[in-house]
Amino acid sequence: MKTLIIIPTYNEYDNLRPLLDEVFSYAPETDLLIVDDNSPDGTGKLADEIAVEDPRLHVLHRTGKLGLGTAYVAGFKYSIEHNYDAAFEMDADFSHDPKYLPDFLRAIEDADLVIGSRYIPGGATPNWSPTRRAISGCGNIFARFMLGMKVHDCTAGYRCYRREVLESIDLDTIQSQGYAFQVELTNRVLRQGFKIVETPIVFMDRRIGQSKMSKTIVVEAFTYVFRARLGMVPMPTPAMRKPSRRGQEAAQTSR
Ligand SMILES: Nc1nc2c(ncn2[C@@H]2O[C@H](COP(=O)(O)OP(=O)(O)OP(=O)(O)O)[C@@H](O)[C@H]2O)c(=O)[nH]1
Ligand SMILES: [Mg+2]
Repeated sequence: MKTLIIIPTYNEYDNLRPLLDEVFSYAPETDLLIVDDNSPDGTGKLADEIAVEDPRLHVLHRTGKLGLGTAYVAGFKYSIEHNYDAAFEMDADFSHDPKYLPDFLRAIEDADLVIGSRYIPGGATPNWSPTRRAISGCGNIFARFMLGMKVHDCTAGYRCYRREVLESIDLDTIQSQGYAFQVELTNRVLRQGFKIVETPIVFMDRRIGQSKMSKTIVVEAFTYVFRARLGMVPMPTPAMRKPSRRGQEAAQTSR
């Protein structure tokens, strides 16, 4: 399976080189796309320098800080245009430990979307304050209940999507940026009838650099859930649903 790991970056200079080394040590066969928003600290320039030495690394430059959601949409479109079979979402700050990549790669063989979950046995958020745990935990329960989603961690941002999923969820009408982006994609994937599998991850706080988390992101997520419950958000039409090739691949490998 031809796989692309998409990593949006904004001021991640100190994380970039160690992260790439770790990712390629756990998943040497994957390609990696950095989507950099003209980071003032030179992350994009460093990525270009590394890409000259390593043909697995690709870099997409955008003109300024345009948000996480649009960075992923740009990355997903790149993965479709370049014929990848599956694409990952991953943060640059080591919260998403590359050691889990082999678990994702195994799970995606029999799933349309794999989510790295903090809320199933084996998953955890050991560094979080009780307040942050409460916001994330209650937010997840709220979204599950309101939208009827059978997923334990719908705000998680460590994921792997099959190409057919990305082609079926109408990337052009996605407007969310933060946690809402993850909830919106989960909702769209489920409504299109695709199979989601969760794999446990221990989520650590960023090692170096500044978080870009804000109250606005939490409010955006709650607003999305209310609007989705009331049917006020765009949804892909069932006609966009591309049949997944999971079954065919299994048949081919078992022959
Ligand atoms: N290209 C791009 N990347 C971004 C933008 N905002 C955040 N990122 C990147 O997205 C990833 C997640 O951002 P973080 O700041 O870690 O936000 P978070 O993970 O929600 O919050 P923390 O848990 O506090 O770290 C990191 O790799 C950031 O560099 C943006 O506007 N554009
Ligand atoms: Mg982070």
